Amino acid sequence: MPISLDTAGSGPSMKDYHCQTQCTWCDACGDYGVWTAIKRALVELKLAPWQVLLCYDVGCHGNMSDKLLGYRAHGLHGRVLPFAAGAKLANMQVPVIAFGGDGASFSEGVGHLVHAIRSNYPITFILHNNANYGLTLGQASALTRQEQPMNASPNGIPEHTLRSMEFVFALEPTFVARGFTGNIPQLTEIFKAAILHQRCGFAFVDVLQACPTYNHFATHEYLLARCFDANAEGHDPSDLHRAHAIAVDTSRRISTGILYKREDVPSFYDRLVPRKDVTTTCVEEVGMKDVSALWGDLV
Ligand SMILES: Cc1ncc(C[n+]2csc(CCOP(=O)(O)OP(=O)(O)O)c2C)c(N)n1
Repeated sequence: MPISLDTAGSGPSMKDYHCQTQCTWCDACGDYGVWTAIKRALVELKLAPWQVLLCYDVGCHGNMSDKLLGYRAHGLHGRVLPFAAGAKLANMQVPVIAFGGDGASFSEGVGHLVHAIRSNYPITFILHNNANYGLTLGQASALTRQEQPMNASPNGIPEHTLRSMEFVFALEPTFVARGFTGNIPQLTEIFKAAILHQRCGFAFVDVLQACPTYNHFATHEYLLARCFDANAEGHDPSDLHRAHAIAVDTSRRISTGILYKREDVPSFYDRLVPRKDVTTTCVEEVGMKDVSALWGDLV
């Protein structure tokens, strides 16, 4: 079922997404980059705040829920994907964007990420990848470098660093992109493509971002020196083998852009047999039923 994208008319402006709440992110936090790029993407897709659902996990990034207008929901730590997916399945007309941190997504909520990708839920997921638990003051996440001294682990951590892109590709994704908050125009284009991919299924966007307060290894300057636009260098996102290779190898340079995309796998909703040929949305089918008789003497 198509998502509603009214591309006619003048559409909303950046001001329509403006919220009076003051930003509390640290100076130079990468969250500002995601905040700017997602606004631009929504405006360029001519989606007004009342037309989208923005779902937030708990964390520094989650505080964007009061810094950007739109229909917004703020869930429990690690749980953004199930409630975003549930909202989407209830009303397939609404574009749904879920935001989560690397701590939440690769530890507390890792099971949800597994099933969101393998289910091909028709939503967009934006991973704020600052490689640590930011809001709780800089603990190591599963994506922090093992040997890196962090606040609760001054000698590094016993576990090896999770190879996130190996993990994602093992789940047979239909859309994988990587962006960097130091390249807002490219990030905007990635977000637009990831939102449009909801017509086909789950879009995973890994956004590399600085955490100037706690991440002293993959800094903004470090990322700036290594990130390159793979699509501009001729990478074809339909080439799974090459996409996997450039996604996992970050030893010298870090590929960004739309790394992998396929549109021929039906989404979770499109595979639901009882929904076949149904033209109404689930929310439209919710009716009022008088159940008082069922309560009997209890009422
Ligand atoms: C189940 C659960 N575990 C832990 C916490 C405490 N907690 C809240 S925010 C947070 C850190 C979030 O880190 P991350 O998900 O990487 O997001 P960031 O703050 O870096 O954006 C933690 C550990 C919680 N609220 N709920």
